[in-house]
Amino acid sequence: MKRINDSANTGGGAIHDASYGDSAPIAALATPLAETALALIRSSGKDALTLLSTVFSRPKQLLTTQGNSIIHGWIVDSKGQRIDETLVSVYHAPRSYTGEDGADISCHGGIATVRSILHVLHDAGFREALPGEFTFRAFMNGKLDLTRAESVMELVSAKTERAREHAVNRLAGGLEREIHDVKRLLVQVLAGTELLLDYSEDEGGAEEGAGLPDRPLAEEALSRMRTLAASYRMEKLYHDGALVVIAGRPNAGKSSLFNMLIKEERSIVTDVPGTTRDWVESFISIKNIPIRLVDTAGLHASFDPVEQLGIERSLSLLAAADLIIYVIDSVAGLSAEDAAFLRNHASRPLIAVWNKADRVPSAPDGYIASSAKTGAGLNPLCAAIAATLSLPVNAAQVKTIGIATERQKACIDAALAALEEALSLADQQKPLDIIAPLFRDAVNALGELTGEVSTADILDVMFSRFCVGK
Ligand SMILES: Nc1nc2c(ncn2[C@@H]2O[C@H](COP(=O)(O)OP(=O)(O)OP(=O)(O)O)[C@@H](O)[C@H]2O)c(=O)[nH]1
Ligand SMILES: [Mg+2]
Repeated sequence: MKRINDSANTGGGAIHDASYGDSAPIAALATPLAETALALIRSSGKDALTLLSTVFSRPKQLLTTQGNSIIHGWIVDSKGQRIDETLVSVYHAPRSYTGEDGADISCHGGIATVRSILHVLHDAGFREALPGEFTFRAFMNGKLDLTRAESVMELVSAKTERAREHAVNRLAGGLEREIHDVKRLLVQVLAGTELLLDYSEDEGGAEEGAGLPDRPLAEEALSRMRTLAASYRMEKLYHDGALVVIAGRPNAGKSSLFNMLIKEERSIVTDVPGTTRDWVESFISIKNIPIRLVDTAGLHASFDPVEQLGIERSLSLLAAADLIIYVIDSVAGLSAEDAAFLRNHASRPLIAVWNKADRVPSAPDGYIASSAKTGAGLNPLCAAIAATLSLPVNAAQVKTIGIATERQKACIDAALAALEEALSLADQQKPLDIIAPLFRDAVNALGELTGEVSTADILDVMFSRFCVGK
């Protein structure tokens, strides 16, 4: 995205001085810098509307119009030259995305036009927004909790319908509510525990083995947190797509199988072993499961340095794969290398494919016979892929409240670990004064998840992963 600090800065500080957490007037292009019909430039912050009015052909209207209204006018430079004809959506704090005063400028999408408007805004006193800064401000101004702020980024990067659906659910506050509910249960248990501690202190010290008050509430919180923790793998797979890697010896028919699965002649197929050098990927959906399918270089001992590099890449993709499709050339038969590969990967999710079945039809047990030539075996292969990934195929089976980011997973894991330890100590009849702090840790970890408890460092790291204009 275009930076607007490439001329002398006259506004709210150069980009390298900028930091999250101030309310300086910011502006950024929210759409791609390309030849498009329209583009959207966002602005927000202290005096944003006053500054904008200095470069707008109808300043009085801009400043007196109601919030949430659109006005028509020209962006003009300091000499009064017209830059572009625009529609400006005006927002008044707190009724805006960021919670601040601001305006969205809908202009023409020409690259030069957008650049000129950004320059004019810069000269008027806006600085370029940092990545995610609009959403950061929305969070700071209490418009979104952290789970909803993160869902904005998920929504931007969602590649599948289900990933979008789940992100929207989080944006609507689904995860935030679940975390609040679970936290409420824990706070109740904690309150009961503290009360008992106070009481027993009055009575002369915490009683050993007094038993955890409201234990069923803690158990319910535990079970709901475990469900959330378990949802991560699936959420990640739905967001990123399951990584399915096609591997095998050179010439086994990997690229032919890849093309058959993606229904497109993408990967080069020849009868020369070693055709595929670098890996080739495609996003597809098999039985509603989003899949990042990768075709790789054939595995064998090679002295060709280019091929060696390709094979190294195949190996690192294999290490990360959620599922391996191992292709065997039935005409050549099961080689010693094939057998060794299958042995070495016995503990991994793997489907062995007996390819070129049009020539050698009888596949050994445990192999899926396929022919990239005739298309035979495609349905059993797709069924096996769906079954091995063991993701629910039916939308109704998919829980829509889940956790979506590593940060959220780490918070849930921390909360779970504290709660599990607390319950185990309670089982051992340990005194409540060593159990209570663990409940507090769990509550704090959940508070961190939604952003009620947060450190500036975490926020900086999190929001800097957004794109500019978000
Ligand atoms: N008869 C028959 N030939 C096939 C089949 N699949 C692939 N082939 C042929 O086998 C040869 C190798 O196919 P590729 O798909 O390039 O094999 P690969 O495993 O990608 O090979 P490398 O990229 O060199 O590792 C080509 O001549 C294909 O036409 C099949 O199912 N039946
Ligand atoms: Mg190939």
